[in-house]
Amino acid sequence: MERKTYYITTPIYYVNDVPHIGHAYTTIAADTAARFKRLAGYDTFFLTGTDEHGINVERAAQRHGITPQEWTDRIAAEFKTLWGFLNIRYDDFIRTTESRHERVAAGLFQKLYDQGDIYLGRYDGWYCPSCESFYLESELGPGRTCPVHTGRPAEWTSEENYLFRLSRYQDWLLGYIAEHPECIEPESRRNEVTSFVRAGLRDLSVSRSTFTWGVPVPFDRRHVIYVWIDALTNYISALEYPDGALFQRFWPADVHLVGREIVRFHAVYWPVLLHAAGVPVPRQTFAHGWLTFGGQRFSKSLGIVIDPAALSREIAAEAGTDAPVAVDALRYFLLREIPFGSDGDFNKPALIHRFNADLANDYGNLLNRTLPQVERHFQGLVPEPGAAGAGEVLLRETAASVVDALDGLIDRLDFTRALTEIWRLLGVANKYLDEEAPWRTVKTDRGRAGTALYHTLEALRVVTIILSPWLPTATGRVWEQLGIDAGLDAQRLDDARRWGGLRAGTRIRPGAPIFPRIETRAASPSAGESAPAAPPQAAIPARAAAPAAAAQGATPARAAPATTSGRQDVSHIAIDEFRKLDIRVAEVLEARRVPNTDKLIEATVDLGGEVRTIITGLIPHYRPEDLVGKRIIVLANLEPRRVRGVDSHGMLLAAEWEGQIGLLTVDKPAPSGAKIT
Ligand code: ME8
Repeated sequence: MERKTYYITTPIYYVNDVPHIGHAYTTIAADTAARFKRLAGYDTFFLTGTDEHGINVERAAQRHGITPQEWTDRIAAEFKTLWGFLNIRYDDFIRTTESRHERVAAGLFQKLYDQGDIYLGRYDGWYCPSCESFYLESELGPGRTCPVHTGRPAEWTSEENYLFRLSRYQDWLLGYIAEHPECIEPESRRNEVTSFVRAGLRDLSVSRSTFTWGVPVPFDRRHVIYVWIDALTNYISALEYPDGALFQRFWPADVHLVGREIVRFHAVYWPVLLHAAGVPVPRQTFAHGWLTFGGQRFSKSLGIVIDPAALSREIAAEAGTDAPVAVDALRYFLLREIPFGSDGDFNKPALIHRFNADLANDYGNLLNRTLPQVERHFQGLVPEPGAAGAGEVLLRETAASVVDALDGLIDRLDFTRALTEIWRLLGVANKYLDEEAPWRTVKTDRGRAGTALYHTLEALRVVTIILSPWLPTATGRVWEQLGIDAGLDAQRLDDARRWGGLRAGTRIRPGAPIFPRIETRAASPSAGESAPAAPPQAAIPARAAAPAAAAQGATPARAAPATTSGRQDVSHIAIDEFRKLDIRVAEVLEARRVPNTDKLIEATVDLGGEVRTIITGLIPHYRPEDLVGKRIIVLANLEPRRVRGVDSHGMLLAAEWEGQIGLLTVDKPAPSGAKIT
């Protein structure tokens, strides 16, 4: 059977200046869709590139005192470097100064001229050099400025030009859009295009004679081809139109992904040019929204720029991880936070929130809560699952419905919904693990604990496959920790569809947390909250001489750092007294806020085969999710106390200084239960 094909493109970006996050946004989206389609088994081609001709490029080169070719070589290389950094896996990168492209652009132009669709005439109108586009007077902003480049004056231009008979195709185009409404998405853009066409199409100026940096018009060397006509042709020149095997295999394109300011070129001029030349038109132009910063569009010409590489490095440093994981987080954030098609404002705190809540907590922590249990109780081998009950069936059915929904969602480029669906599965898996609590059941019903761990890992296997288009690096690392032999790259959507694909007996390979939480400045106590008045079993300052001295209900003194036995008034105790204290290393398995309290956290800790609940007053110094996975020190033989209706069995030890609290820990990976002596 012939494989289904998928051809997706990004705009080819101008090389006036270096790439920014707006370019990255489109390219990440296209890369994610392409990766997903490859995963789903489509024969996929993903094209990006650079638009290297035109007056602006010529001027940029002049400003830098080098030739246009040297300049474009330099900037095209910067785009390639950034795409490498952002893990963009394109199949081809086309540059309009390559001869393979120039040949096709000139050939198409000649063909349209030969058949009478291009003629020599005069064109005058309002021109924005940044857009390389003419506008009607009625479209201009206040003071005859560009409607896209706010404040930039449009220039009155009057030239002898070659013109393309666009007006001839107005009715054809309206009919085509009506019959194939999906050819322009989202609907709002389709309506915009339709009313533009209905208002009447003027013949289009398709050559320039005032500068030379372009593809020469083959039959009149005084002119170069208008940069937009030149640029649009890239989508077929990269496929070696008209005779290339790639053209046969992939044309017409499934999606031209573009920003909404260039929808007219893609959804009006391009289909008409192709139709006139007898070439099938692309199936769809999808115009996504603008990424803004403080409400303004990122744009070099407007001076609002974020370098995605610098941003990723900054996030990596804050998280204490490496850049590829931060890149994943950026990829995830851009496609999760802003419904694709709408405009959205970029804001770093929202990114950090998504990193912590979605990636570190919902995804990363599910792994961190599971693997250590397998390691400890099942010798590091994925346990054999027992009979499936309601919980397992729910998990399996949720996985099936999520996996089945994805292909359709990606066809609509609805990344946000696709991710919401994947998070629905993560939600069910986290809840399942909470309810099954294998760290508890393992003592009474080992089979059940094994089943719970198996199914949680199986959910992680499925999630990791389907998340790989968004998070290519991090999913690879999760995959490694799961210990599955076949590489993640070799997985297909069908592998995610088969529940039970994880083999019992697989040796897991736990490693460092993949998404270390990004510590934001600890939220200060909300208004009205006083300094933490530690309840009896709260974290308290540990003092060198008497770690438990404050445990007996007294408000802990908060004078000295743990390392300085600064409190001279502590009377000496005999070593025997100290030995009465059972202090041990423990791992926090779960933690949640005690409802209706300001400071209390209920933590489930593993004391080496023994799981306990401890209530501790650590908010706002720690959030419950901060504690999970930490190895901490617990005073284990403290008399149990009832706090807010829950029995607390022990006390977490902490140091306190200058209003801060830090939990004690060990400087080597001591196992849970190790005694403090
Ligand atoms: O228009 N928000 O190139 P260009 C979202 N060479 N997307 C943005 C963005 C933002 N703030 N800023 C840029 C050109 N983009 C032509 C295209 S195609 C045959 C020729 C993205 O360098 C978005 O995809 O100005 C937008 O359409 C494109 O970059 C514009 O890139």
